[in-house]
Amino acid sequence: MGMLEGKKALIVGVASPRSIAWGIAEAMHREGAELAFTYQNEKLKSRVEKIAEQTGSSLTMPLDVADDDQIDAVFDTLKNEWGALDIIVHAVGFAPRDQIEGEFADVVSREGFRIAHDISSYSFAALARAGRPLMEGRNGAMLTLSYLGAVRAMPSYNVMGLAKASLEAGVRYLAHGLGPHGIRVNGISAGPIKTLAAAGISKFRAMLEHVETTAPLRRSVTIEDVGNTAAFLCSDLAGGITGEITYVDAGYNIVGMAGLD
Ligand code: NAD
Ligand code: 0WE
Repeated sequence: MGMLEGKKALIVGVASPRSIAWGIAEAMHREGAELAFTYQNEKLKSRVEKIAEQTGSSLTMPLDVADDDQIDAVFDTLKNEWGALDIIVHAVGFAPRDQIEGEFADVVSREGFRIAHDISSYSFAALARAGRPLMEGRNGAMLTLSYLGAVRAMPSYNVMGLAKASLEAGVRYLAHGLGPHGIRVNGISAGPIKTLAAAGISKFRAMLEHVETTAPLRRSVTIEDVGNTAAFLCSDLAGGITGEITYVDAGYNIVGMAGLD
């Protein structure tokens, strides 16, 4: 029997078959979960419907996380269709392009900062707040995606690093508040993966190669690696884990004095 048998999961953040959210959806489906999906805009609708179909789901809904009415509408629909919810997966991050190139102090702007934090951090708290009534008292779990730039200064990641730091703090505050309601909240800090969000990032190829020569496992990670960890963290097998950031990065983050061996 799969580790998510009988669980109902909402997946936010599918944009293509390379999306981390897609890898998570496939793993959760394999483990027996029933899935619902959201798409950011009409352009992504058909792609998201495709994975929904592949995972036996017919529940797909529009959701731009900047829009409070759309957030409410998603949980209204889930209440009508399912009555309850066990899992929320948040795999959304965005900053205006001009914010994630060049030196932080040269490019940061008030509006760029606001958008990065709204879309990449506040949106997780907003989903937690709106989803909680449906998840209360049934061993629910929420999961988000972070990156090492939350806790280390990295070239070009800039205000996204601040937004991920805020997101990781959000994981701890949400875990603290929702734990008494039977809801666990965790994050996965994934190594670099070539998704749409990584397309056009200059030197991304070099970053992947750096990980492949430096990480203890001497490889980069895949959406399947992240998906499997996500399925575990949202399952009852992880019933004692909340408020944690789990690194799925082939061990990259634990290395010091890289490159001498
Ligand atoms: P992706 O482009 O496939 O997914 C990003 C998703 O964010 C897309 O589905 C997009 O539609 C959604 N999104 C952006 N703005 C939105 C909005 N206003 N409303 C609703 N949805 C919105 O890329 P990905 O790499 O799978 O990213 C998923 C998560 O993983 C992000 O939080 C990202 O920061 C994180 N992450 C990515 C990597 C990597 O190297 N790819 C590494 C660590 C963490
Ligand atoms: O979180 C991310 C990507 C986040 C992201 C990507 C984009 C591209 C398109 C946020 N906003 C946008 N805005 C766009 O217009 N990652 C962890 C992948 C990533 O992005 C980087 C990285 C890595 C790794 C940006 C600079 C440096 C490294």
